Amino acid sequence: MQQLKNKIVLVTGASAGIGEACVRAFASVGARVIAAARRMERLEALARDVRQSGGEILSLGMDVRDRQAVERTLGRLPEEWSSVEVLVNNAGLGRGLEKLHEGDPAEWDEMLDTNVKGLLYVTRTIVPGMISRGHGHVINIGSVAGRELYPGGNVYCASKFAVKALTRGLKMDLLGTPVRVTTIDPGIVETGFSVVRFRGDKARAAKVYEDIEALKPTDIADAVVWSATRPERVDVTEMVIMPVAQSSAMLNHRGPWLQQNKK
Ligand code: NDP
Ligand code: 8X3
Repeated sequence: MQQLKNKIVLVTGASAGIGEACVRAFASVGARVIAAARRMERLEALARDVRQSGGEILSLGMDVRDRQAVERTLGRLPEEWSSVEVLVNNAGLGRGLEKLHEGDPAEWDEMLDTNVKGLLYVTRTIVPGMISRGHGHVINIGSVAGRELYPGGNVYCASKFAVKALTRGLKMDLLGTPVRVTTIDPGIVETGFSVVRFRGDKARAAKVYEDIEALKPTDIADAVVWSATRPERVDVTEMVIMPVAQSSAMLNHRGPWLQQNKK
């Protein structure tokens, strides 16, 4: 098993949901975590918690859509934080479920700039160091939406299909180096994702998680840490994780379990 004690892990989108759970999970196995996102006040609260539990953490205010800010921030990390061993590309969002021909181009930009270009900028800045140090692991948070379409998913799904393509492409480009590449593709996870998708409409967001036991962010963080702690020869390339009550991006079971043998 690959030990992460004192290893540096960078998590984007660390201020909430899956990213925050990844920060806590990596800190709990002794990794030193760089937590990046835009909302510094949330990162600072998280940092206080991690430090109180004896962990080491560096908070970075960074918008992954801003290429120069990404290059500046990650290109000039303090020396003692610069050897990133594991990169978790998690920052991402969906906006709306409108039909493509009725969609808002500004929201397409937001999704593609964050989920695709942001992931590229961060990866481009961090991976060369992994190659030169002779080890590293890039873990992308994709989605079942990167494997299947659903009505109104158009641009969000395209962004997650792109994450899948970039994961596979990077895996090919890194052949011959010891750097590992993984995509972890969740189904429904209860986070702030739907509040963001429905532009602050909490009632509509709550319906996504109604009568279904969604995954928790910690379920995904478990898988991320598990992938990062396999023996160095093992690359978990792709993992799909859904709630038991979900069979595909579009097929969810809500309400009590079926009991087919009941008389
Ligand atoms: P949350 O909304 O809870 O968290 C999203 C995180 O991304 C926040 O920390 C947010 O931080 C950060 N983020 C968003 N935009 C930017 C940006 N421009 N720059 C830096 N950070 C940014 O959602 P989730 O935890 O659910 O989402 C995390 C990832 O998981 C996303 O990639 C999402 O697509 C994916 N996913 C989620 C699923 C779900 O059902 N929840 C299922 C499958 C995949 P801040 O606003 O502070 O910048
Ligand atoms: C987020 C989950 O199913 O709404 O990737 O696309 S879904």
